[in-house]
Amino acid sequence: MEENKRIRWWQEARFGMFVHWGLYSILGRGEWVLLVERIPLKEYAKLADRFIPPKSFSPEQWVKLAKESGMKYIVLTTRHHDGFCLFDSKASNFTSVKTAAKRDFVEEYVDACRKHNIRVGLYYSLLDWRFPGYFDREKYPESFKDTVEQAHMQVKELMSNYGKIDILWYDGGWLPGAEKETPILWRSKELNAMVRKLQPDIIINDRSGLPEDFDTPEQHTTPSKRPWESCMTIGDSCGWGYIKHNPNMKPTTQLIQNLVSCASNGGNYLLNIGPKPDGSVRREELIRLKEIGKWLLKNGEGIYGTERRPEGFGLWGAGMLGMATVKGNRAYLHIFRWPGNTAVITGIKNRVLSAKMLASGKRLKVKKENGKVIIKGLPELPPDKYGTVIVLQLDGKPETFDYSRIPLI
Ligand code: FHN
Repeated sequence: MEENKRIRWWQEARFGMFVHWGLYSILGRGEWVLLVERIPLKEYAKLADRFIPPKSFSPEQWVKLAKESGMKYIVLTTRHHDGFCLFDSKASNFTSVKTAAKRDFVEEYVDACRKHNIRVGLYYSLLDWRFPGYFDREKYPESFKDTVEQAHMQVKELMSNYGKIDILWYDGGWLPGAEKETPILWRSKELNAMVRKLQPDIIINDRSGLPEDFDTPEQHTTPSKRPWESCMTIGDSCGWGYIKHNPNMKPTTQLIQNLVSCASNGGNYLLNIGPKPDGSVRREELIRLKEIGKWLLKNGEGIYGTERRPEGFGLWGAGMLGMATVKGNRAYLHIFRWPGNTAVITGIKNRVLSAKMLASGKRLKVKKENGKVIIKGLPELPPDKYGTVIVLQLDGKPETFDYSRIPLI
């Protein structure tokens, strides 16, 4: 398939759900608990006897939540750094199929995504902390060879046993003391060639040590020149798996602004949930995701399918008030800091043919004066507490007007 056609659906989607779920969810202290607390491997492995999500739980619940939240794809941790697989594997006994749960959660998840027309992403951690060779390749060369071998076998299983997979989201490709040799050590070229042979339409992230299809800034929304996706937790820390006691959650307003910021700069937003061991999603995450979903029902046109806006477009003005996204001959002004009856936007070179409120469809008076776009007749108070979108119909593709060297009159 033609390169940009392969990734187009994903760039149009703009919003996805990340799910971190595994044995660590039982302890409720994040997905790094095994390493951070240096829990003996045998002791940690016993968690598998307690990982028995109830029959009433189905990954379909996450899929339905993603849909309700306006997300178009999901990325599930099929295996995190602790090595525990949520799928059946000939390369390991440390899986949810061969231990107490006796369930292939990847299969259940993929089926549910298909049923609800959500694109399927699989996260796979190349590194596995159970192998001493990961920590010290020189001292334990055989073990390092085994971990690489295991990764190749398991990625092959994931790419072969579950039908069409849309995204392969590698993680944990880093190796102590290695930089440029990372892809050589993982044999990433060979690995990804195998992936693309089995899944010709797949898109692959940049964490196998090779750039592949897209970049993955983490916990921030700084844009990349290439296709990019910002992954982020709702909680404040870098804990992605379930954390039992974390009162500091980003408010919905901030999450929506992050999504707009990504879309405005041509990127995606992959927002994480860390379900409890029984698979249920904590209330704080549920509330926020559903609020975003409601906002997107009214304002999604200004997010889905938007393109990277020209540098500086709408920034002189919308930068103070909010952010602009663009699509075709339209600009969407996402107003977060409401100006009252009149909004003045600078930095738009085009002629503006019309303006309306996106959610209500209400037509607005708009004129261009001394290069400024002036929108009148707005309500005194913000119509939407999370952000109101004004659509401008332009006379052509959005173009920037740079005021930085023009003195005030
Ligand atoms: O170490 C992981 C972390 O646990 C989490 O999975 C994130 C998600 O992008 N990735 C790693 C850190 O970069």
